[in-house]
Amino acid sequence: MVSKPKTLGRKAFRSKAISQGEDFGLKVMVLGADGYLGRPLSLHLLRLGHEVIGVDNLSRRRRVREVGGRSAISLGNPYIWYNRVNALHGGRFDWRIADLLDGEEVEYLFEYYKPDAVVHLAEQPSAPYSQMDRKHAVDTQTNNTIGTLNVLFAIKKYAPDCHLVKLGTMGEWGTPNVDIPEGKFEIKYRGRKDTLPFPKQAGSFYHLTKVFDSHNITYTCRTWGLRSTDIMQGVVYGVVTDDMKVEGSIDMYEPALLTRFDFDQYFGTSLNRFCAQAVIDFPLTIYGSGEQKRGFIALRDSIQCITIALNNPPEKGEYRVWNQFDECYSILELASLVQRVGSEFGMDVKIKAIPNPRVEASKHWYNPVREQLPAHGFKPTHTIEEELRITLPILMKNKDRIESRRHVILPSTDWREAK
Ligand code: NAD
Ligand code: USQ
Repeated sequence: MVSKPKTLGRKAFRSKAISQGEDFGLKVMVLGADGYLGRPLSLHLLRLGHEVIGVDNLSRRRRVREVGGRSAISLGNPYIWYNRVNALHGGRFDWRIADLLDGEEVEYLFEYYKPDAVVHLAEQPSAPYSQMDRKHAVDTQTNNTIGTLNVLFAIKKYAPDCHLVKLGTMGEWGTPNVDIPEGKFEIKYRGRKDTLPFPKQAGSFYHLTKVFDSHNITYTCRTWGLRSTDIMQGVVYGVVTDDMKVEGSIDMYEPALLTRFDFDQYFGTSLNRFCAQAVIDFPLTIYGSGEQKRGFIALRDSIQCITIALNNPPEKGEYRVWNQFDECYSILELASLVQRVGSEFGMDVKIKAIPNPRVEASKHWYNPVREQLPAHGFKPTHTIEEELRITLPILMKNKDRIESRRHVILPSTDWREAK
């Protein structure tokens, strides 16, 4: 049984360190710190010298258990992770188990910490989970929309100058037959011109929550003078970042610092699923023709982009939108890449098209603009192939964990069915 860590009262610790001339950098609250992105993001911000307050209600762990899934990477007790990270980074990390649906608790957190910036990752992120039935659609829309509203009110009341970096999704835009801008576009209609928000055509109850959030955030920037970067992120893949390399560790990446890696039909995302499938000799599950395209970004580059946003806050009252992905691929192209790289590791990877359980365009135009991040210094560090060469061997070490959940790989939720 691991007990809750006992630390010198945080405020006392911080003021003692600052009085001794230590620079605590930005005070960043990471909402969703126990998640796939939250763990490596917290590590990275700490390594850069910032102070981090991690908040999570551990609901991702619960939901993955609910659907019979299991992370390919063992996560262990969150307090063990917290203690290890804190020990590595000189006590700059604070950790709270809290639910964003509890508005009073959220207000308390903001009143107590008064963060300089908040990275809001704490949402139910799976589209197929939200499509399962009424209960899961309501759960997803309540969790995401109300959680974000509680954060907005808490910022207004206790940290009105703080920068809200909110993780939205490229899926807010859908797949229109024109290029997708970063937020606004010029339109001429009935002889008049304006610059307006680009239309959103989300394709699931989950993706719709991000649209609702974006509207609430825009409104509060305009009305209350909050500042926010709304990041439209593509599909993330990969499992490690360089911050998980610790001198003296037996493995190149310290096992206790790794992040989760899901591959079940609900919580695994396409490229991660393909990697796990390749490792257990399961034919890669292409939905439909596989011609549908999406933007993809490596985990380490997603962390880099969020950090760039934090380092370049918008003005007070400003709401800005950044499209965050590295390259666009069709699903079939991705599967072929996994097949090619898998063969370097002696795998005989097969690809199998199965009926698409989702309602989505298969052949479509896809050319989103991505100018803001490069303009602020973003440079992708690895190609997809290079990242696959790192990911596949790590998964091979965890082959038994993946094999044990072979039965939750194939999709069983049809998006046309409403239960
Ligand atoms: P994740 O589920 O691993 O992380 C989210 C974390 O938030 C989880 O640890 C969960 O327990 C926590 N959480 C959820 N609801 C909460 C609540 N009410 N109170 C407190 N904590 C709560 O997801 P992720 O893959 O790390 O994604 C992070 C964010 O980025 C999500 O908002 C997701 O929609 C978005 N996003 C993810 C991807 C991707 O491919 N992973 C792509 C685009 C956007
Ligand atoms: N797909 C397959 N085979 C699979 C899994 C998915 O062909 O085994 C296809 C889907 O049909 C879809 C595409 O791959 O066309 C992407 O699916 P995905 O599961 O990788 O991604 P998605 O459901 O859109 O959601 C994920 C994250 C979500 C994030 C989103 C970014 O779970 O949190 O918002 O990626 S985006 O896709 O740009 O909207």
